[in-house]
Parts: sequence; C-alpha cells; structure tokens
Amino acid sequence: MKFKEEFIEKLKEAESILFFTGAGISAESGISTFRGTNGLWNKLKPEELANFDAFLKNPDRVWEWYQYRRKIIKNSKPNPAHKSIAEMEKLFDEVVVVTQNIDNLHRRAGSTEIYELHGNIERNYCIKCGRRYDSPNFGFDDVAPKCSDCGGLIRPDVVWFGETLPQDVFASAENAAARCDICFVVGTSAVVYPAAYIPITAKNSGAYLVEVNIETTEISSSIHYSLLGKAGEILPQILKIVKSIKQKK
Ligand code: BJW
Ligand code: ZN
Repeated sequence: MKFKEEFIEKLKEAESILFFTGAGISAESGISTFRGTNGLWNKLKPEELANFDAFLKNPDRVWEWYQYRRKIIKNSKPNPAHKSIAEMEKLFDEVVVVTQNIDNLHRRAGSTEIYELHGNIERNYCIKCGRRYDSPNFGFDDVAPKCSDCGGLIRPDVVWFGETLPQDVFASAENAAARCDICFVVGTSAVVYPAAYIPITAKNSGAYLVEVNIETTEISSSIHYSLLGKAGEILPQILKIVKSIKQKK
C-alpha cells in the first residue's frame, strides 16, 4: 500500500498518537459490530437490550444477551490491528488507546494506556449496594445473578444508552485527545456521543485525523486522510512504515 506523503511526514514528526477505536476493529476477531450489514442491531433492538429500563423489565433476557457475547469474546483473540497498535508503543513517546469496545482485546494484545469509554464486559456490579463482581469467570448462568451481600441484581459494567460515561475515564481520554499529534479513528461509525467528541477534540487541538474503515462514516468529511479497508490489513502496513521511518532516523 502506498501512503500519501503528507501522512508519512506527520508520522515522522509525531510524538504522541491516539487510537480511537470501535466495534469494527474487533470484527476480524469474530465479534459482531452493532451497525452495518452484519450488525447486531439489525436483528436485536438496542432499546430492548442496551438500556437500564430494559434490564429492570427483563433482567434475564439482557443478562443472557451479555452471556452470549461474553462467550464469543472469551473465545476470540486480538487480531493484527490490535497487535499493531500495541507494538507502536515501542516506536512513539506516547500511544493512547481510547476505545468504545468492552471486549478487552486491546489489553490482551498488550496495549498499556487504554481508556474504555463504555466499560468492560468482564466486570459486573450490584445495582443496589455497588459490590463488584469482576472475575472473568463470574456468573456463567444465563439467569441474571443476585448479589450475595444484599440480594440486588447484578449488571454488566458497561455504559447503556442514557447513562453517563465514567467521568474520570472520559476526562483522561479528552486530555489525551487534546495533546496527540495524530488521531487514528478505527472501525467506528462515530455516531454515538459523547464518545464521538474524542476525534473532534483532537482535531480542534491541531491533530491530524486518519480514518481506517471499510466504508465512509459520519466523521469522514472531517478527516484529513481516509484509508478504506480492513483494520487488520491496514494497521500492520502502518506499523511497517513507522518501523522503516524510525530505522532511518
Ligand atoms: C470495520 C471493519 C473492519 C467493520 N475494519 N472497520 C441525539 C444526538 C446526539 C446524542 C444523542 C441523541 N439522542 C440520544 C443521544 C445520546 C446517546 C447517543 O449518542 N445516541 C446516538 C446513537 C443518537 N448517547 C448516550 O446515551 C450516551 N450517554 C449519554 O449521552 O449520557 C448523557 C445523558 C445522561 C442521561 C440522560 C441523557 C444523556 C451513552 C452511550 C452508550 C453506548 N453504549 C453502547 C453499548 C455498550 C455496551 C454493549 O456493548 O452492549 O456502546 S451502544 C454501541 O454503540 C456500543 C458501542 O461502543 C457504540 C459505538 O458503536 P461503534 O463501536 O462505532 O460500532 P458500529 O457497529 O456502530 O460501527 C462499526 C464500524 O466498523 C462501521 O463503521 C463499519 O464500517 C466498521 N467496520 N468491519 C475496519 N474489519
Ligand atoms: Zn449488593
């Protein structure tokens, strides 16, 4: 793949880079996206599953859906896109991952500075007393479990529609966006807010925006350089070019 010269120059100058990622980066690991042709929301309604009222109305149905996804995630592996991002840590002063994904694949690939805006499917908590249930092997029944301390319902520690994002995590992600030199927007439709403000903050603070996606998205018109294709194919090529730049230095 031949990259445009302007992008190569930005890579040469950059000290801090940020990857803003969404479900598309894990698609090649076998985890379904939400929107798009094979997206989860084509078959299931988000308003029936990804919000607190739906959980209260039918906890077993929502829990079962998360158990189904937990099993897929547990059996999946980071793909070349996740691994390339982790490897970039050796090549830049700062590499930050801001992800909307709950699947832990960035961590499993070896990235160390990760801000999970929508939580993590391996964590759970009691909605009544807040007790945490964070073992990855917790609750493998398809029935919503109850807290052993207070009998309250236990929910996955993910952010549903209408809920606020973890404020400290979002603030750190915003700060990282404001200081990065290049912001890569990878595998996200960029329609869910406030997460989608991250690349906008980066751009407003002077960062160069690069999109990696199989199709154009809501944010494509604001992007400096759009790379159309699979994340698992494009990111290893970016890693390769960065390695060759750093060797020449
Ligand atoms: C590839 C690829 C490959 C495929 N390589 N690419 C109107 C305007 C603005 C905002 C709102 C509004 N109405 C309501 C809101 C607020 C709402 C919102 O943004 N809604 C919009 C959808 C309209 N936001 C919220 O409710 C948020 N909270 C909030 O605003 O709090 C303030 C508040 C509090 C109280 C009252 C009112 C407000 C919370 C949002 C939480 C989102 N949660 C979910 C579920 C998480 C748990 C779970 O996983 O079950 O997060 S929804 C879902 O969408 C999930 C994702 O993280 C998120 C983003 O999706 P993502 O990652 O972009 O995936 P896709 O599927 O959309 O896209 C995949 C992309 O990959 C595609 O572009 C493909 O082309 C590409 N792709 N294969 C590269 N191989
Ligand atoms: Zn409890």
